[in-house]
Amino acid sequence: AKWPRGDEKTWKEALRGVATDEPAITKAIVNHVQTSLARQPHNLDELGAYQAAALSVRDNLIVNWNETQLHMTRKAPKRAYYLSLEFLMGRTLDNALLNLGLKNKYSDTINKLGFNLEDLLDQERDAALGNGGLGRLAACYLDSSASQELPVWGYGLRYQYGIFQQLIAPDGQQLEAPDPWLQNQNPWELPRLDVNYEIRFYGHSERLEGGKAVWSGGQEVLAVAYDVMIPGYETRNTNNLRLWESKPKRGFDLNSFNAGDYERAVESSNSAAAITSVLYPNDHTTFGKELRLKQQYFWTAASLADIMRRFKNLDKPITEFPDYVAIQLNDTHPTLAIPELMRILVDEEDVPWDLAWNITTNTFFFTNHTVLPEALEKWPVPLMEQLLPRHMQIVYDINFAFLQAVDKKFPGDLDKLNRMSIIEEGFPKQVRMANLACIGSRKVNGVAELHSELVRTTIMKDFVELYGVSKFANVTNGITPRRWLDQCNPGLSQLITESLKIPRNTWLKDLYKLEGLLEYAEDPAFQRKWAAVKQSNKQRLAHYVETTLGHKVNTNAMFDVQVKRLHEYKRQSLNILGVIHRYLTLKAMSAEERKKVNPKVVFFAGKAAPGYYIAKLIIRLIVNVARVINEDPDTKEYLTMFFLPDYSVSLAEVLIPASDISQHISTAGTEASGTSNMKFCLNGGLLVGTVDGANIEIAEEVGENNVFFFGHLTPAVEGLRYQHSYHPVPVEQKSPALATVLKEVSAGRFGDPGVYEPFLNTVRQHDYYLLTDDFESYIRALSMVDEAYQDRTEWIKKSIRTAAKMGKFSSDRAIQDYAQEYWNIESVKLGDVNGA
Ligand code: B1H
Repeated sequence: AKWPRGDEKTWKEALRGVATDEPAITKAIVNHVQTSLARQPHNLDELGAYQAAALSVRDNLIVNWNETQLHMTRKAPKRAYYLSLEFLMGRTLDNALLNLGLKNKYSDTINKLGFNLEDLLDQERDAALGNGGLGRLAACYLDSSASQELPVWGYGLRYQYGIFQQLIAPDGQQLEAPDPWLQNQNPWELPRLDVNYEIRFYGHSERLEGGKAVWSGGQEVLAVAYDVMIPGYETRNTNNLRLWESKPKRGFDLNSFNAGDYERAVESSNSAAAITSVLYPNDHTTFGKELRLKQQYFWTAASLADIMRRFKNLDKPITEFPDYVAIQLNDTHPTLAIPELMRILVDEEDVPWDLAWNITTNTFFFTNHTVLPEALEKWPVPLMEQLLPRHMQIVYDINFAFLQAVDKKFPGDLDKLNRMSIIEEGFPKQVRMANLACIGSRKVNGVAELHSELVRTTIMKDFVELYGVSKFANVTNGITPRRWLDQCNPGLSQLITESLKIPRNTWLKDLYKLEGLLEYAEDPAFQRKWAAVKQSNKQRLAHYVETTLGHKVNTNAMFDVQVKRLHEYKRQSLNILGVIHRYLTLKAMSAEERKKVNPKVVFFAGKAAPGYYIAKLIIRLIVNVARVINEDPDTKEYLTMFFLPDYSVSLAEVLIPASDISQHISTAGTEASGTSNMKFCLNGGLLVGTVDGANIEIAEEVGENNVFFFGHLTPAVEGLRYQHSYHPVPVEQKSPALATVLKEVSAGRFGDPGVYEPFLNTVRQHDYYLLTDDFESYIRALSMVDEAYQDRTEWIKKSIRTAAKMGKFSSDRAIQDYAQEYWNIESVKLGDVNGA
């Protein structure tokens, strides 16, 4: 091709490549200190040094990102779009340095400039635009997509405030503070003020001929793009995560302003900015809040407008839309994309309804992440009618045709029609988003084998009968081994590379290669090195606890970790009641007997939704039990416990490599997958858990003798709940040990008599999550853990064998599955120079 502009030689000499040698890196950093930050060596603090280093890395990413985008535009492959309201990215600098292969060079350079790279990395704030597993999964999938050179784009919202910061008050209660993560500027995004769309709300919709309509009036808000660069591991391919920010279309409503009504003018601009101001922190519950529905529409409409614009640039017939576009719906949150695509096709592109429906149902794919009833999204029809009048009409039209098809296949089955309808009858009527997402998608998938089976047999049972089972599939979740091993556990990564005798990048790109470690499981020298890595990770965590909580930690003890969102179904309650039981047992022992007990340190961390009363009460109990047992001179050598405040991706990166055992103990059938279970095992931690979610597949891989399973199985749960309601058996009878524990809490042994009654009553009364049924087998499982830990060599072998068999759980495998089986997309590798 001809050089597009000016003198080719002048351009080519000036175009900067990526700074990869030390002098160029040093120059780039110092240049940012001087110009971007306007600082000098004498007034450069760690934050400034971090910023300068980050800006220099950003420059490299931008060069790669820019070339990737150009290359993709030229090649025009089919692309997949991952729509997620949450992207829990964590920190970027360390990850970017590892992906670019520049970590060592940066470390040396930064030393020469008088700083320490690890300290600078700690200056970065987490990008915490997510609640938990669902948001972190999206982040892992972006990493795997870029690393495998797949044309996948993320679309989300640029919240001003991420997940709240958790504080623990002196009395043990959780307090929430805002998370102003953008305060110090964010080097990892590119504002694209030129990329913006007008998004309409409210107004009215007037039907025309042939199913079309005109939607007008109401309020218009501007969606502005911010692009986050997503580097791949050891590739120049750098993908894009586009986050939308809301802005008033005009800064002021000039009419009101001129009339002297300044307040009203500012108000309308405030309400526009409010849309992307804050992430909703209610993991697993829906509240029907108007602002949340606004977020969902704002984001899906902006994303679809962007996708449609890109498609139209290709100049292809609209019927080929699904040949160029696949859209993955991360849970039901982006379901409005379905009626929105219908609206664009029918109202704006003049596509006949049936053809538009064909295009739509060949474009979307829907992932379900939970079967918990309280998490299934429903929106009141009156709210939808007011905010999105045209979409409500479209939903009704989709539903009409759909119910006709159901009636044809199952004539006269009114119950079935009622269950399957997108509209739930009631006061008010509600739109069932899961039904709409299923009806409008090519495929529906769950996130682990058991979960996908539950989707087929419970929430989607009727739909399986209608469409056939092949529409309902499974993609077991995965995690990126770059962040969750190489980055968070450099010691183990190095040991693995040395032992496998293959380059690090080989096994990090093909995690099944870890199986090569099995060969060394019996090798005493290797076992010692393996144990030494774990030990130093425990020291790193102990150091963190000492500096944040001011408490010494016995690193010779077993480290037992449960970290995840606080939720009754996850049963942190079982864990804390088990700790109390252990404490009471220790107290009842003689000093001599105690000496035979293996010391243990229990770590908890996790946030509760701000309005989730019982979950917050459980945190309070954990904190107050910790206070009592950590100070008890009889037992504190053998049992201590910590609640680490403000759980985050960065804290997970310290906690996970340090665990000997971790707990994944949800009531059977409630945890769709879990992904931290994979992270712990990949780092050589063993797992105690219920037969639930991905625990089952982990056990299949590593062998049941290497995990500690307990508790009732999924098919028993319904019957047990029925029993609790209709033939309750007192706790004393089911588990005397648990009855004693409840009595001690109730009596105020851990302070605050009376305070915990609402929680204790959930156990004594309906016990929906089956604590009373599982307590005894849980305690037995923990004794087996103790016993296994006595034989340290055996334990280390289990640890090695566990990590060695984690290949399946790489998110590279999961993304390949989506790419091949669903999206039908292929890798497009960026050439070596200038996009050639
Ligand atoms: C998961 C959610 C979730 N499932 C609603 N569902 C939310 C639902 O803000 N909301 O409205 C937020 C989150 N999150 C988790 O997804 C599952 O509980 C895990 O088991 C699973 O590993 C993870 C990723 O698939």
